[in-house]
Amino acid sequence: MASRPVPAAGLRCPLALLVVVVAAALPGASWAQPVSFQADVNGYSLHPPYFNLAEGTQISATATCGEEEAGGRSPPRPVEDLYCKLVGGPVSGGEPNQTIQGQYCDICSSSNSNKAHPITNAIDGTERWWQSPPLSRRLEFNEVNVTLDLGQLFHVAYVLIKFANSPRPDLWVLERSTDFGETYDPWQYFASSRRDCIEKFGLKSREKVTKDDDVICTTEYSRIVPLENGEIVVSLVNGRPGAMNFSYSPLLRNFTKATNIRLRFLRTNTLLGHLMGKALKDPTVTRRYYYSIKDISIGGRCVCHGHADVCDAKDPKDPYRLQCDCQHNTCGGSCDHCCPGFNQLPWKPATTDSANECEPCNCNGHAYDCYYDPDIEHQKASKNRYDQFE
Ligand SMILES: [Ca+2]
Repeated sequence: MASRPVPAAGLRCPLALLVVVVAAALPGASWAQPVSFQADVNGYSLHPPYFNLAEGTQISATATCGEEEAGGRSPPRPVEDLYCKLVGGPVSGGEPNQTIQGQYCDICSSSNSNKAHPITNAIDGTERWWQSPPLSRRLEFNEVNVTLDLGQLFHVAYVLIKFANSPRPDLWVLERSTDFGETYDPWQYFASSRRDCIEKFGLKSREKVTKDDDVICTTEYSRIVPLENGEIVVSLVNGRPGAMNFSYSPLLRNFTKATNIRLRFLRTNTLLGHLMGKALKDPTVTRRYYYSIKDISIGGRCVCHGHADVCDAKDPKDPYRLQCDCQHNTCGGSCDHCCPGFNQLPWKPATTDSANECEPCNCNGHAYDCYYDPDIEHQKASKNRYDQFE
């Protein structure tokens, strides 16, 4: 257990920091004192509260009803998309011209705020919804992505999606990125049958969770009913082996991390099972097929490695970024390293049994800062704060 003492004249002990050492020697200075922690359900590991990460996040969709990509950097231009509900006749009080062949129909257009369905509606906290272009515009709109950019790394516990005036998707993948959208990995697969799970997503997709990082394929959320206002709850912690012992499962801690979340829709639900060739050419059929989302909630919390129970500190350089209020002598936006002067031992995440706090250096009063050196520890050549060599 060790660190190499740094001579007072060394560059790593700037004079300004020596003042801090003097202050610490005064009664009442607590930063170098051993700190005791209250054990709770998490033991010594601290966790900031969960909150809805979707609120105020950046959200985008690759296609939206009532607007068409103009290409290049131009903003999307308004178009009129006629769509109809999958089943059901005219609603009472509805305008007569909204009924076509007994179906309730309407128009999307981004140029009319009452007919616009932008993706921001999916996180606005109101009954307004996002809608994708109907397949009658082009069949390629079976494949639409919705992406949430969380802006920083979080632990995500669940994703809750409330759909609007269409059934839940037939086939889709929930994906996550931990590198700010450079690459995405599947988090969970959704299909209406085991056969589709295997054919579309391969044998890798499991049915049941056995390991903390198993990517499963679920069939319970792709049924066509309910035809409207269906919900999907994806639990990324509960039901996994490490759920009760989050601090001890590096696998689960990593599995829940995300900077971006992507909903990759692959096939809409249809009344025909799979669309037959003839029906694909019939717009009175395909204008009833599209995706719609009323609300997305994402339960998550900051990544603080067990060293903070509050995450509301603001980074002056980036006011949108949340920072952990670090304890245990750790520093950094996610408490991911030991504070200057506390490098006697290597940094570790806290666990249920130990806070694994960073320990102050003992430079015999000659220095404030130190750095950890495993060779010195091996030789037991460094004094700890109790003046014992370790
Ligand atoms: Ca909404």
